[in-house]
Amino acid sequence: NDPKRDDDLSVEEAKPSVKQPPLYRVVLLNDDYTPMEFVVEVLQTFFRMDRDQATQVMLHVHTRGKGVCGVFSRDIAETKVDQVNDHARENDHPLMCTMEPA
Ligand code: TYC
Repeated sequence: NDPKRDDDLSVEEAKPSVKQPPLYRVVLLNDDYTPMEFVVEVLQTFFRMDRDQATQVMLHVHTRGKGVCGVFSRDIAETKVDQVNDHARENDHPLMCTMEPA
């Protein structure tokens, strides 16, 4: 490295070495077939929501098309998405869960 270059980030403009991990929104998608009660139970079971909160999120997804279940590190978000999608398939519902950068 040439220490006189002003685009050299390794010296005077070095980034802090401790960074926050990227976060991801876990998003639930609406469909025409999954029972409302099943969605409420999913939100309570996998996202630790109480019944009132789960009902609000379910109705938001139902009316707006999609909604955020929570924000997590990549590993946790991937696990939540897989848990929800596996649980929906096991019960023959088309419910879909995805993740996106927060
Ligand atoms: N739209 C569904 C129904 O009318 C309910 C529903 C809500 C489905 C949220 C999926 O993520 C969802 N039974």
